[in-house]
Amino acid sequence: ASTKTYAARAEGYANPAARSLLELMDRKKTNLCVSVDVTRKSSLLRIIDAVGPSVCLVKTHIDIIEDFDEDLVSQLQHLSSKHDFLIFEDRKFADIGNTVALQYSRGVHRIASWSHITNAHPVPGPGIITGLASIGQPLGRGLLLLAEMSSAGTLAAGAYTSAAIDMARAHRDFVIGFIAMKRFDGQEDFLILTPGVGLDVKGDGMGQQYRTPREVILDRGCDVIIVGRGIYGKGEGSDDDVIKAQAERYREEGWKAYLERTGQNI
Ligand code: UP6
Repeated sequence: ASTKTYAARAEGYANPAARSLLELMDRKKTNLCVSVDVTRKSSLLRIIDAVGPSVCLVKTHIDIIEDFDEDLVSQLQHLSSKHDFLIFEDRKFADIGNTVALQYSRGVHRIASWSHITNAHPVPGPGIITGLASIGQPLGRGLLLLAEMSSAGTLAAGAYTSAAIDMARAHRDFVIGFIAMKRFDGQEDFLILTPGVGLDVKGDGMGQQYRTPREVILDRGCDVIIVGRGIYGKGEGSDDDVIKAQAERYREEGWKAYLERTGQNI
């Protein structure tokens, strides 16, 4: 999969979220996902509008927003069609199937109603996939399993990671890929989305570890770089021109590495 183009791989996916993502990555020439970890609705929307032209995916942590309301969801959806990107709520579900189905569909956030992609820890076992699929699959949503993490000392490694891959293989229709630090060998094509990406610093003093877009896409064969503070800065963010320029910088780095990997060097 690592030497095939995103466009060629899109055809191999029955899942609508995976297909749309790969097609739009190809169309928009971007493998950048921006993670917008701010706590105000206005900052969230402002940053997303600024980075929109450069990204394939916008990643949210909706539960950190202090002034969440229904209007935020409509504006998010508006920006998603305006700029042509998908939405990924980084919910990291981790409970039994029945509970995650409720957390995914109900509560104030009703994540399944607006988030094209979400993710889950495999720690509870396959029931977490069954529970989330009961809500998400009829809506055409896609799920990522956290097979590895970017943070120092993570327990998601070795046998745990292998078990996560086996769980995904058994649910190919809904599980579209992994949060992981590298591509795994295997028959099936899975999307690999990788956080812990930064060009200017190596860590954050709280366990986060950064690699460059080139290391992630070219050396490790991952598909999407997830970048947060490297783009929007600290706190509620830098000004829009700085954010736009940073997003383009990461998009270009990630895309160059992809062209090199797939032998499309120009
Ligand atoms: N994230 C990681 N590492 C993981 C999984 N998820 O950093 O293994 C998420 C964090 C954050 C983003 O929850 O939203 O990716 C990384 O942000 P940063 O680029 O500002 O470090």
